[in-house]
Amino acid sequence: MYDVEKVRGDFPILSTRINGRPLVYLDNAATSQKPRSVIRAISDYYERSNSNVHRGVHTLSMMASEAYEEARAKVQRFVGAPEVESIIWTRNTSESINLVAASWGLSNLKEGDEIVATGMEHHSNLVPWQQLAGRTGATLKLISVQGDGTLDMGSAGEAITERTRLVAVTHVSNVLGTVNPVKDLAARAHNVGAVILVDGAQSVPHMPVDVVELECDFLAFSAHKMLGPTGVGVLYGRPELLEAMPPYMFGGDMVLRVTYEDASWNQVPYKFEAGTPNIAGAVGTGAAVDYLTALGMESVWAHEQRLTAYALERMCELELVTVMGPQDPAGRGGSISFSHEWIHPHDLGTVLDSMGIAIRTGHHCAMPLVRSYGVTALARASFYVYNNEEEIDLLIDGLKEAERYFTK
Ligand code: C6P
Repeated sequence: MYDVEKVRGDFPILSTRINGRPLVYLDNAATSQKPRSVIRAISDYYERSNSNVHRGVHTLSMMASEAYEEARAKVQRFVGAPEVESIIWTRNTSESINLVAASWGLSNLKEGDEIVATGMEHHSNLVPWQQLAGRTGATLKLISVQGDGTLDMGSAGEAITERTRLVAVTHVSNVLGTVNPVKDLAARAHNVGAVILVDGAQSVPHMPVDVVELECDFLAFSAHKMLGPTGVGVLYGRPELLEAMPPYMFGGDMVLRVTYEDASWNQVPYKFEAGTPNIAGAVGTGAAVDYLTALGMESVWAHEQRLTAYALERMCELELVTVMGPQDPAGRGGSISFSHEWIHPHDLGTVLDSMGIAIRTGHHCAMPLVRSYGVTALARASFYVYNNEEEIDLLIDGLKEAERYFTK
């Protein structure tokens, strides 16, 4: 039995008041809150083990290196990666994707090659491919999004051809909540000799994700959306691919031997981790993984599915509200974007904020998708491990209050 009240007790920020009301945090797709264990792991690290990694023979440096590498191994197990070397620390999902575009992309693509993404990508999984296409002469094609918020797999069949070198797809849409058929797309990519990059920013924090099961070649995600600190991201890469890829940044720790004229590279994953990394952040990420593992990702997903179903049901009471994306809660993620017939999303967000309720408003960094609905902004509520049904009731009350307010 999932004990949401117990989970809530682990998050100090949830006892904060905003504008005189208890905080109702429904902006989890942007970033999650942090449990006490993560906050403590970071402060403990600074109080007891702080040093630089992979550099010293002194005890503290060895303790820091051990903590940093232990966190990497936790992430490895969390996503089912067979080798720890395939886990690279970055700053966020955006950097993980940029690393692949700059390193794998520039050394593998040429004129005539094709990259396939989808019409529902976050800017972080769209702009790097636009730029890569511009630099290499490759073409970027998009799988279209259907009216119900799912991918048009017929258009995927047309887009993925013998010319495709890379398929880049979000696992779960941050706008629509759609869960995409990544395994199917991976099979289609592999059938034509292409690789697949999965943007896991909105899936890894919420559902069990296993890189072997999904058969993905690259998986990118951010710690801050999964209870961990900001400034830490992960790139999983299939070892053979990482081995063949050139470094993305140059400097300390990523080299093996350096002369005044030249340098050779350290082994994977260090080849991709130039300079002093976010050690405390990695340690905090390890603690976040421990927390989620103790909850169980199946239970986390089931909890969010219950909340999403309840929210979608209650939103039906609001006749002037249109929910984007799949209407069936089964298999849908907990990001619910919506518009109101005559209240601007920013006005909705402001009224809700006055009641202590945090939602996101705007284009959610998916401008082309949001514009395809004929609007420039949407409101979005997104759920996580600590949200409960009472908070959804408060959201619905808040939206009704906004309607009353703007009819005055
Ligand atoms: N989406 C949102 O409010 P970073 O910022 O690099 O940690 O994550 C980028 C990113 C990539 N892909 C998807 C699917 C995402 O949702 C995000 C981040 C946040 O929707 C902030 S824009």
